[in-house]
Amino acid sequence: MNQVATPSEFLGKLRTRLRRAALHLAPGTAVDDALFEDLEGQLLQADVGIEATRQLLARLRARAGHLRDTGALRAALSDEIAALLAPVARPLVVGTGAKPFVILAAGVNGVGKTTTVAKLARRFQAASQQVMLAAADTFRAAAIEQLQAWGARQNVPVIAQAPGADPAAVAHDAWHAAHARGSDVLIVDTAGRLHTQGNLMEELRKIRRVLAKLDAAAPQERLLVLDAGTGQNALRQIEQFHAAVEVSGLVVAKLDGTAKGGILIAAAQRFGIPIRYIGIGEQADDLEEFSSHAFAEALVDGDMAS
Ligand SMILES: Nc1nc2c(ncn2[C@@H]2O[C@H](COP(=O)(O)OP(=O)(O)OP(=O)(O)O)[C@@H](O)[C@H]2O)c(=O)[nH]1
Ligand SMILES: [Mg+2]
Repeated sequence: MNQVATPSEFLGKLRTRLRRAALHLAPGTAVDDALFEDLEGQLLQADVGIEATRQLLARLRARAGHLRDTGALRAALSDEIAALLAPVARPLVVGTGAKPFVILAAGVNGVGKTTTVAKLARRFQAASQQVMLAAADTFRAAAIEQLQAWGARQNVPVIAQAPGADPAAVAHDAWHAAHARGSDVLIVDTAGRLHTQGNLMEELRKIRRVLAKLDAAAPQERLLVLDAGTGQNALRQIEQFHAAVEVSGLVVAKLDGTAKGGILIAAAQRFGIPIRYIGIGEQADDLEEFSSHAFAEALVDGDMAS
């Protein structure tokens, strides 16, 4: 069902899902300073960020003598983006250590955490792994119900308590339940908004502390979910969550809803944190393992619209 896509399948899906490519190079134009200037504007517009844009342009200019036309430049740009992203294209591997392997899903309000948790559950299930979910966003009753609904649809057990319960206590109970059942993976959904940002970070730290008392390695993955449309503010989110829980992997959700996928490049260049998956839709299947090459191709060359 939800098998890992081959690179070309992945590229095909990405190209149809990304609204349009972020970077366009009209065919037949001379490769000159004006073109580089235009490209610089496009990179910044696509949220690639100042530092990564500078780095990419420097590498392209160094190759400019060999770039006869925009077709060659386009290929070179895609290459350079892929090279910049390659170090962060490290898939999430569920270790063979103590069970359960715990994934703590974090991120600000509305970025797509709960949906990503459900998509991950589906993915692990398809790989014949036993999954359990923990509804540790107890801030809103609707958040608990949303996760329970996904669980019911996919036949995945969800450990929950009443709204207002201590999220760390939910995580604690869920770990024991997953351990007792021999579950392979426990995914903990968390709140995106509390009364203050400080409360949110403190709560995440507490969940992590409580899990670490049960298994010193847990939560093995601290996954930060970002909304691809957030722009440069995503970099601040990475900084803040990293300070709180040492983010070990990123998911960039909602790439289908934006033409600005460049934030992945900015994040890769700045932090070097592995990008595990990208979200490209609202359905349980709309999660793909991140591929640097396919992503670079889709970003530069995927213009189906114009
Ligand atoms: N188009 C698109 N929509 C997405 C994607 N991921 C999530 N969404 C939508 O984004 C909205 C918010 O998703 P949630 O998963 O509830 O986000 P959340 O981070 O859990 O939100 P809070 O719990 O309120 O902080 C929902 O309408 C989702 O369907 C994606 O990859 N693509
Ligand atoms: Mg949620």
